Amino acid sequence: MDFSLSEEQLAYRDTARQFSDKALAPFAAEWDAESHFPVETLREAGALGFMGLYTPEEAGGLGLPRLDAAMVFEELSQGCTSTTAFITIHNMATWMVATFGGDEVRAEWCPALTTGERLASYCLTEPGAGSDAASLKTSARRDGDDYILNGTKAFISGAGSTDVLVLMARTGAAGPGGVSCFLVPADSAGISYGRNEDKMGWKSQPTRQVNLENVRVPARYRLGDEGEGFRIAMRGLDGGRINIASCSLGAASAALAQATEYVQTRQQFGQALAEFQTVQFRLADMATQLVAARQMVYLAAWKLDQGDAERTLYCAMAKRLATDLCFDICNDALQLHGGYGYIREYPLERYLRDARVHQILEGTNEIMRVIIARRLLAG
Ligand code: FAD
Ligand code: 2MC
Repeated sequence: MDFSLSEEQLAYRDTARQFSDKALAPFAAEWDAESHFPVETLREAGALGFMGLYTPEEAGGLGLPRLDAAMVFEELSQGCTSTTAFITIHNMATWMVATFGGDEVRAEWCPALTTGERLASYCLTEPGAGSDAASLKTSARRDGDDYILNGTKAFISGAGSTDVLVLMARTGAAGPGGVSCFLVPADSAGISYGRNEDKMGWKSQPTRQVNLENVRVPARYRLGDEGEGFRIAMRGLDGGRINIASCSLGAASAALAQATEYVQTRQQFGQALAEFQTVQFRLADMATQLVAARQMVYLAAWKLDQGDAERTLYCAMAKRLATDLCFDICNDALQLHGGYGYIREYPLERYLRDARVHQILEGTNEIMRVIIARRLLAG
């Protein structure tokens, strides 16, 4: 077993760090305050390959292993967690188009998706179908060479500003077996968007409801076979969960670095905070938890790269553990800043707000436990 990074991994990580320092970190507070979705910056990220990191090369992506992609996402997330989280969703959706789309669909959409010229959203959740995703009601009825889609998707990241919706809809009976997956051009007639949700965090990307009323989609835009859509959605999310966990690693890394610096300069009771052993122990625990979370994410990413039979289990465990531990690290870093941690002049409260939702989306951490427990009890 070799834990050292290859030359190539180090090079991608350095490029990501430079981009994060130069193009994300200086603007993250402003994008957060103004709820600005930095589309131009996403295109710059695309020029470096970051919008198609693990999309196969033949479809225009870099074809990197998930492990390498996780490292890149962690670096980017240190600069702006919210923007990076959108980048990860775009990567997931683009990979789905490249992996499950027919040749024609891939040729039509993947070149512009992998460069970030066009952006993608992932549409599974509905107002009445969140954790129980297989109960979704949006329908897709075959009509000649088209499907006609009707229904509502809720909480869709990027919606209203993206070009492609990778969308799960029902073509058959109730339950997971009746679901199919579609690429829906986001400007199709019959699609309307709700207001940009006023969120606690993730403010540099919009979140909207998507309403579909008799939306006509060519049958060739179906990804995979009829009835295969739920499994496709879940395969996308195996990787998505590692990606989101990597965004938590980035937020926690940045928060820990800030706290480590702060406690050495802030003086109380005639000494630097860092001289109190309780502060030292807190930093020690934060650093240990961060490494544990990162190793779990790398292991899950590696299992996914290997096509390991237990990859879904490990992705769920990594998402649960890393997003919980990293939220706690962000919270501890805020606490170490005292009152200054609570005000917007410092980035701590933003890291905390952005990382909080990672415990909820791409499957809540309770659903991660459902996945883990089911596997354990299945023997
Ligand atoms: P519910 O499913 O109603 O859950 C409510 C509570 O009950 C949770 O604590 C949950 O863990 C718990 N619970 C539910 N079932 C069980 C159970 N069996 N055992 C124990 N506890 C349970 N979705 C998309 O498809 N695309 C997106 O781009 C997207 N982006 C999002 C962005 C944001 C900012 C947010 C907040 C959400 C986004 N989502 C997106 C939706 C997200 O995936 C859902 O919010 C999430 O899956 C939970 O669904 P729900 O909100 O309906 O909660
Ligand atoms: N990979 C491949 N196939 C999978 C799979 C995976 N990871 N997970 C499930 N399947 C298959 C499974 O094998 C079964 O196939 P078959 O019928 O051939 O046996 C089928 O899918 C149905 O699976 P389940 O029987 O486990 O389905 P169930 O209805 O019990 O639900 C659960 C499973 C709860 C795990 C799923 O509904 C879930 O993940 N819920 C959370 C929803 C979620 O994560 N939403 C995120 C939205 S995206 C987001 O938030 C963003 C920010 C982008």
